[in-house]
Amino acid sequence: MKAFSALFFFFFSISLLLHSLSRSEEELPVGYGYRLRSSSTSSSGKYLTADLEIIQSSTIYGPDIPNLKFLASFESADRIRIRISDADRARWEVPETLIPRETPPYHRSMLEEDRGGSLFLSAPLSNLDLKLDGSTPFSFSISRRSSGEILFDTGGSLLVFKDRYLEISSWLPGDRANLYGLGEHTKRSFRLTANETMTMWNSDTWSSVVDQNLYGSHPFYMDVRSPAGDAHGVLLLNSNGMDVIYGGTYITYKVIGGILDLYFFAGPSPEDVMDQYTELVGRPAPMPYWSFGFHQCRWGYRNVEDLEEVVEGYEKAGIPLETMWSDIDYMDAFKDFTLDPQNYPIQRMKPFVDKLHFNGQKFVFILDPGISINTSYSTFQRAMEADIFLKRNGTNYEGEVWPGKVYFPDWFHPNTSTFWFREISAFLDLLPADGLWIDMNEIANFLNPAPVNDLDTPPYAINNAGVRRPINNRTVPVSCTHHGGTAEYDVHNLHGLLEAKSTHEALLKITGKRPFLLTRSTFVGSGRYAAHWTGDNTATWDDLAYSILGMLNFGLFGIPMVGADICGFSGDTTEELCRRWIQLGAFYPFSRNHAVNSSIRHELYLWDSVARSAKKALGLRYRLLPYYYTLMKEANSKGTPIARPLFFSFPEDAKTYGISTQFMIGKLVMVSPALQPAATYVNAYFPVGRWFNLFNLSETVVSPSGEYVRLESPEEEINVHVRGGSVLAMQDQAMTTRLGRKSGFELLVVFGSDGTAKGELFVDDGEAPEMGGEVGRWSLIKFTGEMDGNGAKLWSKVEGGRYALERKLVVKKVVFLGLDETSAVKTTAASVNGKEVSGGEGARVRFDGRGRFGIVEIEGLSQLMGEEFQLVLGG
Ligand code: MIG
Repeated sequence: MKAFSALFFFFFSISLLLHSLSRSEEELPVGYGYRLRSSSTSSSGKYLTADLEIIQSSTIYGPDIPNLKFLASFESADRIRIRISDADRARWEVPETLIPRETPPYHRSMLEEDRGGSLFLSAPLSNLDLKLDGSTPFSFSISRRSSGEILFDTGGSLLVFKDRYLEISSWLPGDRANLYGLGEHTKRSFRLTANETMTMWNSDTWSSVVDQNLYGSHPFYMDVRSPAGDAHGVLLLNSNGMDVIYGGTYITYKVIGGILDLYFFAGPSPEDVMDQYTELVGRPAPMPYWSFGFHQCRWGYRNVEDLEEVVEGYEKAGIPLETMWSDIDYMDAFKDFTLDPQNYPIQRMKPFVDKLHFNGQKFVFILDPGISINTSYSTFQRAMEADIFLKRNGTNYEGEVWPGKVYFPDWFHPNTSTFWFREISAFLDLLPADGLWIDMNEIANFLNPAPVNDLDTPPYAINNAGVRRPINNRTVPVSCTHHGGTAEYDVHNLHGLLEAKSTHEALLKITGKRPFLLTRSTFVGSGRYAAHWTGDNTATWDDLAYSILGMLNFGLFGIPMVGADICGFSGDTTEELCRRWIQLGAFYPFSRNHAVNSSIRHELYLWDSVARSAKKALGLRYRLLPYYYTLMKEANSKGTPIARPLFFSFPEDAKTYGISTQFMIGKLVMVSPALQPAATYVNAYFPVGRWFNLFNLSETVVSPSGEYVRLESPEEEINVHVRGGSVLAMQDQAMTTRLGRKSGFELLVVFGSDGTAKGELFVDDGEAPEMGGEVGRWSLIKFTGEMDGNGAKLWSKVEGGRYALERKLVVKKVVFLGLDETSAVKTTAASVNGKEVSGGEGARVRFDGRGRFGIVEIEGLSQLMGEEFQLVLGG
């Protein structure tokens, strides 16, 4: 009882703080708020509905909506949905067709309980509980069953619900909450810092500007509570513009439309949160194997010869190049689906793309949303005929982008996807590209449309561009209407998602293969269709560092295929910056060099030191591609990011929470880049474990309980470590993924101090629409290693071995790392499935005294990957 009242006073003081911090603009009258009139559980026990009514109203930001419907459902063991909307009138909400949200079949039946006047709701096996507070004004809280931890609590804060202004807040334990997400923004630190406003309003701007709304909107955060490291997630599924204010001890959402549709994900591990989040919003699309190769792009390539020279430059320098890109330069007067007849004529482009394909390389080009208004342009004619353009005041809205005057396709129109599909299909018939890049889809507009009605001037000004700029700033006006009458006001943030969905579906239908699509603008769920790059950064050291945070954030948003423009998009890069950037960028899931037309060229072969760095870093990347690809499979099935913050693997280590300068690839590999000019070392954090330098296998860091280590960081090198306890399946480095995939596999078995190692490998043809699916199309091989005083072993378990057998995938080499001095491994004896590995087949076993621990290499094997095997080292 005592504890309860202490807690009560704690909440009370938090609430006061909340009032004063979250409402700085104008004061609401005393007693403002809603009260709970009644509540009931549906007969099925699936839903709880409650009626809320306004007690004391105010006219700030417009009249209050007098009656609200509160709906709670326990959607799964780990997810609660809270939906608050107008009880009397339907309002805009994110369409079910975009993000399906039917209750899963395993929904829970609720149990109700009266706890001191409050209604306490739980469900069998649910990890989350819900409490509707008995006091006035109305509030609710969500807690985690296992720990009793309160995750979200609106008590003492304001619930405001007007036509164009919604507000809801929760208190947070300031000293224990660690929040991540809520983008898209460029941030100085990955963990959100207190007193920040995160604005969600998709906009065409520079990602080098910190703390401003960028191209995408993701009102989702993950909160990792110290000290235990339990994580949960919160999504406000709403497509309207909003400011999210993180105050350290509270979070406040100020939203200019739609409804309050909140989802709580119980975790408790960060990986669980991602699984639960992407179960709702959609699993990340599988990416084709080739897209993990290195990409070269630039705005301003003059002509086909220019493209050819670049491809040749890579070839000559011996730097792997998988994909050559074309920016808007290839188009005739910037018109989609046309080729500049002078500089990019089809007679030259087609052979160029054919040659790329012959060499195992790929080609990707850009598309912009605006369709040039030009009556002799056939794409325009067809769009006019289909009448699919976005309207304002009943006529097509005229914007301005690269081609000059344009109309924009309305993705809500039922015929737009067909139009788009046909245009892409016809163009790919001409020029068989391998993937598409959709840019400017926020939607970018070079005009600043003047207001025509009051939709254009909402009562609450979100902090657009960091200075509360009008929401129509450099985009299509929100007073435009979509098919069916939906206002752009409500769906602005969905444009990139809709375009990506249509484009992805078109590519799939045309090619029958797994699409590769890169999009700039994103929303919740975009990961189902596309990869993302962090937009227009600049060639500065700051932006080099911010690229890590951008990448990690998109992992949390369910878009694991992400990277930044390597060497910097705008401004002139330097040799040193470019060198450090490729060292880091070689490990982005999506690795692409790109630049603005006005900057100096920075292809990787232009400076010798950059070229040497690139060969080294990309060399390791290519060796790790089977691992990246296996992580893609994991992302596709469970939402786990490919590039992850350190806390994903070490949630119990609070020292990882604030790290913004290092990241993990999966859970086995850690990247610690140099991010400062003239750096000769990096101060890198090593979570508990043994870590081995992946470039030389011999430099070791032993971290008994987590510590910072000063690592040498020579000019042309980056620090990449594999953790003890890992088995990595690698292939040879090669100039293309096609070649690399032909090599046998090398297994790197890295023992931790407990003498075990684990890892897995997923293989398929790299381009089937699904990863997995039908038996025979894929194999999954799980490796386990064990070491004791007598020696070491490695064995495999195979699922769906047929694919690997048919492709004759073999293990040609096994390397054991981290062998104890005490274990009897200084041996040349090894056997596979009981058969001695002898010199006869060219196999040899070699002990290498390099480094602190023993290394044994067994070469010349030809063990089929599709067959289970056991390799024994020593006695
Ligand atoms: O107004 O297509 O972010 O990557 O090179 C600029 C030209 C339009 C913006 C993209 C950038 C691309 C550029 N685009």
